[in-house]
Amino acid sequence: MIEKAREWIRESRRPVALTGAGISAESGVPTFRGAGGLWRQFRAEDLATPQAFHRDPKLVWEWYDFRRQSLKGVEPNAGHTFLARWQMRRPEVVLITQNVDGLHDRAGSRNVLKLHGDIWMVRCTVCGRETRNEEAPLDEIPPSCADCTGLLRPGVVWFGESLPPGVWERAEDAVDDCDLLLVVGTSAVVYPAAGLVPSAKSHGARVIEVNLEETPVSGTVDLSLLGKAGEILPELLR
Ligand code: BJW
Ligand code: ZN
Repeated sequence: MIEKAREWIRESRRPVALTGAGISAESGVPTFRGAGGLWRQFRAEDLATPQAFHRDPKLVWEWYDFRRQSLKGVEPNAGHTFLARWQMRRPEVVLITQNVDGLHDRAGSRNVLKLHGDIWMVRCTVCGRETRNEEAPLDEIPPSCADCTGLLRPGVVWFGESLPPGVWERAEDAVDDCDLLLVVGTSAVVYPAAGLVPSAKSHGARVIEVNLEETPVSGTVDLSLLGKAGEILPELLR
């Protein structure tokens, strides 16, 4: 199985990788669903929706501030490093992630298509100005805009919101055109990201899935490698 995956990776001309929270799990970043997942402790609708933010921006910001602080203490793992190395060897590799943690960037990946935004970006709800903010803990919660004093929000995508302009289109184009899609550590239940898997298949690409467990797309992929991303991925470039 792993030999087959290695061969397909070697043969691919237009490869794409799609990652989810599972790739950061071995760095100590909690996933959303499943045992130990964030949604076991918190309700998504209380924290990851525009309505929740409108209702209680302080509560939502406290949750993001807590997650930003935790991220300060973690490092990219062998899974992130594999993808950065693969991109270094093969600059045509397109990396699409649902993660907001910035660990792909820190591992050295460039031009990451971040479907759900970036936890280190903030956006003003009044003037729309977007800036990078790596302060954790934040000095003021909720934080306010340096330009207009408006309320800032995390630069992430909540349920019911559109994906960042341009990013989704680029991801869709890359997947429509790819000959190999490597899907890593996602439960494949959040749309439109999850739709990239059937889309790659319908355009004739080979699809390899790496996950600890089976997901709703496992039955449709060409190869399903069950195990930890940090252990399986480094084996793929040998
Ligand atoms: C390992 C491992 C290891 C562990 N190695 N593996 C019906 C059809 C289509 C769409 C919808 C629908 N009903 C509702 C919708 C819309 C909604 C949606 O998809 N909901 C579903 C849940 C039903 N989608 C949206 O709202 C999106 N926007 C949209 O559709 O816009 C159009 C629109 C506008 C207006 C109205 C309606 C539509 C936006 C989605 C935004 C998602 N945001 C979040 C939060 C981001 C900010 C933050 O971090 O706080 O994004 S939710 C959360 O889920 C986060 C993730 O990126 C995303 C996906 O999760 P992921 O990455 O898959 O993680 P997990 O935890 O689910 O899975 C981890 C996996 O790793 C597991 O499989 C483990 O087994 C595995 N694993 N350790 C390998 N070591
Ligand atoms: Zn502003």
